[in-house]
Amino acid sequence: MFWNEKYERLERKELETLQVRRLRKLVETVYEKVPFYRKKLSEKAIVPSQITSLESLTHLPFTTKDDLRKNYPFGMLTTALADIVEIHASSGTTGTATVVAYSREDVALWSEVMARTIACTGGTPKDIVHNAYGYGLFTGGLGFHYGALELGATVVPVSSGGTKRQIRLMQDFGATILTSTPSYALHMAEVASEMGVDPVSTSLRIGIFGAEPWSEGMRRELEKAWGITACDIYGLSEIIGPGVAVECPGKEGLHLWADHFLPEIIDPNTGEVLDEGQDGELVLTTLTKKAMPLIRYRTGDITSITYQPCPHCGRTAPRISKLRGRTDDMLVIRGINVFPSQIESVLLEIEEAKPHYQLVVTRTKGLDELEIWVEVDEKFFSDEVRKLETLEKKIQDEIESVLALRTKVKLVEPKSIERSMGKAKRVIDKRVI
Ligand code: DLL
Repeated sequence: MFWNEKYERLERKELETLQVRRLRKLVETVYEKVPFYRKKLSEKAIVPSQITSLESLTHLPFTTKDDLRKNYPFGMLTTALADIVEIHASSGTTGTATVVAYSREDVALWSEVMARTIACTGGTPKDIVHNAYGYGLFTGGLGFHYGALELGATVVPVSSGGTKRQIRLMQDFGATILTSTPSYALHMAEVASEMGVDPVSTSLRIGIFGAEPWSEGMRRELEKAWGITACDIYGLSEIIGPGVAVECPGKEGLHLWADHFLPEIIDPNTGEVLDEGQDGELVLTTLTKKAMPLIRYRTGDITSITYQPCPHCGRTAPRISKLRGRTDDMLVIRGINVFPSQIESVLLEIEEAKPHYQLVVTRTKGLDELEIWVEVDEKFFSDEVRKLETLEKKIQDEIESVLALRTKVKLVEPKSIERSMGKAKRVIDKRVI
């Protein structure tokens, strides 16, 4: 189902014309109203009237998370605080929190892109959305809430935590869509089974999972555990929250709502814009946000983009590939770059490994070591030690053959790795740098 078919299926030329018009208006606004941007644009001798094509974009300055921190809390606003109706802050896992503010129009925009998002995964006004993303300063809960209301679906604002109660409510209310982080959805399935509830027996038909990287292997686990179609959703607080991009059930890339968020893929080291299909850092410009628009925001997320219309749903909204992780999540172990999600992919191909793992990085005598803790079935611990050792070696060899990285593997008993209610903590970095 389309929520806003006209804008989800714009021809490339029409989309570009719209983007340029909106971009020019945006530059005019921030030039006039945000001292930070006026200074940055003036330094590059750019005046709004120069914005005549998408090519002009490449001359505009980037905005970074650091810029937002320096302007904490309200320095990036175009409007007076009186026009702000809602404030959120990012989780701040990689430093001080960054604040984002929404005007009434921004909340309407958020509702629109989230209604599109839920509809894109197959959601309809008849659905009952069990919304287990955290409500609060995190944008996940309220973003889905607004989208479900706009769509006309029924939203159950359960937030995260209290997992047994969540399972009971899902059964009692007949939830058809589960929205949560993938790691929490996995935990919920585990708890349901422990309660004697077969997750497949619930009325769930769709899962909309995101806010953290997750692999195709994890998708298979979740789809099997719940008997659902699991779609990936991407977004970030600075841009709007959830609602930037989402998969349709074809699962070949995430449709990015480019009439509102203008994407570029750049080389993270040089800042140079890369071609369609090349992997690089996603940079986004908010074309229609009112209170806190951003120009060329460096997301830190690595992906690629295609403008080929989707063979599954016919949307022309460009698609970004599943995100591997953030540039700052990337581990560099003895010169080899690895993302936790790559390790997850390998682990989930191994039948005996459970989808619960953690990576522990240490440094001894200047040498980095990566230890992978992974849960396996209880029976391995009652069997002979030799079986455990054989399995450890098997996992070690598999990781080495795929990632060319020698690691240590430690098999642990079920439930010994902490379960997450929100974004999972995959890496424990014990290095003193
Ligand atoms: O995580 C917004 C969100 C809520 C997205 C619910 C999807 C669902 P932040 O807390 O600001 O906002 O974190 C944003 O999370 O830059 C990515 O690094 C990561 N991220 C978000 N979605 C995905 C995804 C929300 N689908 C940061 N795959 C982003 C991989 C993701 N990483």
